[in-house]
Amino acid sequence: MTFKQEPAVQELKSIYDVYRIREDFPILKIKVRKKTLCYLDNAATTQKPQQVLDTLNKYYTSMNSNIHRGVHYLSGVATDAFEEARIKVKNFINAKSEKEIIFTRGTTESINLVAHSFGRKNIKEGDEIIISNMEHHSNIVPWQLLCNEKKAKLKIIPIDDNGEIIFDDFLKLISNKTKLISVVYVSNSLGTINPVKQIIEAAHKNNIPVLLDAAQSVNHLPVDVQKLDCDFLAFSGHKLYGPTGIGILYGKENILESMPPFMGGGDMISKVTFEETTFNELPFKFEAGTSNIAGAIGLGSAIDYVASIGIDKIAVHEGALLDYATQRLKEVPGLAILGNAKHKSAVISFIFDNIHPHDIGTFLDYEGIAVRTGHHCTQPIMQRYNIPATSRASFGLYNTLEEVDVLVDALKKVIEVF
Ligand code: C6P
Repeated sequence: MTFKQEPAVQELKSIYDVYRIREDFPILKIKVRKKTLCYLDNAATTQKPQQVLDTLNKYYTSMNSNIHRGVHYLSGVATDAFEEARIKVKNFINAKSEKEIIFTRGTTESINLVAHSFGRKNIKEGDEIIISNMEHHSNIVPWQLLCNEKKAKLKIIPIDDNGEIIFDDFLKLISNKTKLISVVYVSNSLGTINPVKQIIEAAHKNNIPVLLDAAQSVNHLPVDVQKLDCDFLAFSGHKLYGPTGIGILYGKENILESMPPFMGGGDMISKVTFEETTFNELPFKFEAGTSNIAGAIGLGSAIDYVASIGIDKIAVHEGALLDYATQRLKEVPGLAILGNAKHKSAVISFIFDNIHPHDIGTFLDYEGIAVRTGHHCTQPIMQRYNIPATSRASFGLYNTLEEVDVLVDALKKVIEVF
């Protein structure tokens, strides 16, 4: 095998054997349009290792039952596995207690939970919520809905041409009207890793709680909620090599205790009469109805899988891929990378002056390469840079330098065709 940049190859080889790891992912072997799949759409969702698929299969073939309800054997087994998954999540992000780990359907639901529960209780007319210009729609729309309802204001941290938030402008937005700051940890469109620790410190000096949208962080970086001291953190299982339909809301216990329930229904109650209802303790107060039991157990398995490789090693592997891809993409005439922050995760958005991203995406698809094209659910970023869309290659723990070469070669062909 020959690569265009041998030092990068050596660096990658020393971290872990990516070719061995790829064996764990059956889907990576499939052919797409007679070409071997080159999956570079990991920011949208990641592929699942056999270990997670086996866990799901085992759950449905030998454990399937409803949880927290039955006295029968299977219900006990399923409940134990579900609660064990919660402890795995707690340890993975270093929360203090499993009471702080709430299972949701994903990042979107986690943020909506906070907006409905914390937001409805604490945000009043004239109050302000701060978000940034690089938020996913999931971290814009729930706050917009809340602000409209409460006659509160949404304040936006501007970003510079490199895709970094302008910190001085952020500090100027903080006032005694600010009641919450909700920011993305790693941008799904630009790859920017935001200075969340500094944001939290500045917020806490003013007694303002902070929510981190960690949808694109937990899979790329070590995340320690106690070190960060964030008040809420939201992420999705499917971006962490786990199943879809399962996600996490972390919240500090005292804050969650003070919040009213989000949804009403089974499991979240302690006692119900027609006159009144008392609510279950944390975390069950926020888990109304039958949870995605298999999804939670599958997420626990995905966390085991990621931990078995080591999130630090994954970060180094992906960092080397990012460096290599950034260098090699410079060879493609007319290609401009959107998002050149100093601290970046392995996401590369790019544009051409004369070729629409959808045409790029379609062409790459014919080469067996999966990238995402469009606004990536971050339309305000597109407005900031005055572009309709980008093409986005996003890397995961199983991607290789060869796949970067496949992408670059295909893009060079695109230029010839258009
Ligand atoms: N971004 C992407 O292609 P859900 O859909 O709830 O699992 O995650 C929403 C979400 C929230 N925040 C960020 C930073 C995200 O990247 C996403 C999901 C995918 O970029 C699908 S739009």
